[in-house]
Amino acid sequence: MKNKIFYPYFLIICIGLISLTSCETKKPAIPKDLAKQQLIPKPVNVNATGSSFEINSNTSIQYQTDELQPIAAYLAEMLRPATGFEIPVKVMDSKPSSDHIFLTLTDSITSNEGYKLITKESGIVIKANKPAGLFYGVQTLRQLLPASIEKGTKISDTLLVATGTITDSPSYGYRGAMLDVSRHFFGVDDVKRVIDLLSIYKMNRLHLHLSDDQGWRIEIKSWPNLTAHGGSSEVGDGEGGFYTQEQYKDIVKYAQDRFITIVPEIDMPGHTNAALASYPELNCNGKATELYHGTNVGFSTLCIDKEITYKFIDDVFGELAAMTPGEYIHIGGDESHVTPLKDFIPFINRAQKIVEKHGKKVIGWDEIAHAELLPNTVVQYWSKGENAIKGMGQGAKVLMSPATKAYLDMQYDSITPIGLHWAAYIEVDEAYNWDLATFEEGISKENIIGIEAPLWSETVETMDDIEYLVFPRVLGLAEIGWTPTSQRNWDEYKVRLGNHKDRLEALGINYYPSTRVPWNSISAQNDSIIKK
Ligand code: TNX
Repeated sequence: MKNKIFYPYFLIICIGLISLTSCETKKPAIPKDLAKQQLIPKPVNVNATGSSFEINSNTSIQYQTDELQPIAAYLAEMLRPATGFEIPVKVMDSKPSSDHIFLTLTDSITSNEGYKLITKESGIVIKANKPAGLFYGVQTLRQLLPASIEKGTKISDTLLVATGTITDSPSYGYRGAMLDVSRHFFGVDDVKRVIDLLSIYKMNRLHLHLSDDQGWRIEIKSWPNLTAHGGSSEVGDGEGGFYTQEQYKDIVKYAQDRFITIVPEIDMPGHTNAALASYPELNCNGKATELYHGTNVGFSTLCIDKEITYKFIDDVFGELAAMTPGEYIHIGGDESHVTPLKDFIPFINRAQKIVEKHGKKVIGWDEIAHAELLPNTVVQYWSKGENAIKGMGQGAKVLMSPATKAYLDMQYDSITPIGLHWAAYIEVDEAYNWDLATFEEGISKENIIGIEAPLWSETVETMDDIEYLVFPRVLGLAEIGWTPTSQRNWDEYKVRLGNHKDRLEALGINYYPSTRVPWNSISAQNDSIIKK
């Protein structure tokens, strides 16, 4: 009798409770399409499941092992200012809560830099073999979120992530850019901004051109006049500058935290006027040169026959190697027009051995292939395919930076206010529309370690100038290094690039608004941002 009376009440209470709790935790998912997201570089594989996960006030970031904490913290820092949420970062709970973002390592992913990003309505899991892969998964997640998160201030957009799985890994292991801090000096904060921006597009190397005729930019304690005198000039009448060893180490660490390796270059035997002006004994005639403020190339050389020259480079590479965790040191070797080949060859032979003595491998501009290359030396193709091929004949690998495609200091067209055009005008489509493995007959994928996009700074004076020449071309160059050629084409890419307008602007980037790109405000034309 009792049971009969209580049963309906019990049922009503139960249904009420269930609907109440589900009302609290299960908001209706607003559908989003992962396949329509505008990612650069384009991921290898996307499988959309047509729903969304919302980053909300309960969202936490959980990591599997302590070494992943910095990546979790980096993601939290990205989300906190925009959301105003706490976004706690913690070691993974044994019982996964909903609304989580998990970062985990697994052997089931084999590529060193690859990752899997799995988004369900209940949360996100990023898996990778190594921390680098997780970092790239985080960068992909960043691009799945509204561009407004980049502003670093509280936004009203709901943070929805389209559900599905992205499985991704890069085509090439070396994906870099180069900044010439010698022709014009750029301070630590500028270099950090460049690092931040490159890391968004999964680039993993920043080559710093630390010395040239116009200025020496890295403190060498055993040769202090290199910076005291040789650091005081630049192109034009600016005062130059240099990095102390502490500052350089800070840059290296900042880059490392973003999975970018600094590749330092000391250009030699040419492009050395700043050193020759600082130390008379490095000159064959024993007289210091004048500091140089112009933009000519090819007029300076270290004195090949003096033993002090080799003591000098031993000291410089020794101090540099001690501050550089990356595997490479760049020795330049380009445009040594006043060093006869009979001197150039033994010099490069010896310089390579000195670098290797300090535990590093050598990269050099393609002219170094005239010398006898050590087995690990990499030839950087900038000008002559025949040099790169000559290097390959000695077993060297090639880093692709053909000036006609990859040089970021080339003007876009004849009215670009800064930049040079000795190699080409390079519009945004021309920087994208080529392939590393077919660019030069005789150089194929197995010979190539990757791509580097150099920015020479004869005409580049400010961060705005850097941004104008680097963006948006570097996004395409990053995609060339990451995405398989068979999955790339300009007509599809230009739409994705155009849809990055909001993100570039939210990041405050002074990009070149090429008329060849359909620049779209994404909020106006698809579902990426849904207003509350
Ligand atoms: C050639 S590229 C150079 C640099 C100049 C650049 C200007 C290379 C290895 N050498 O010294 O800055 O052209 O585009």
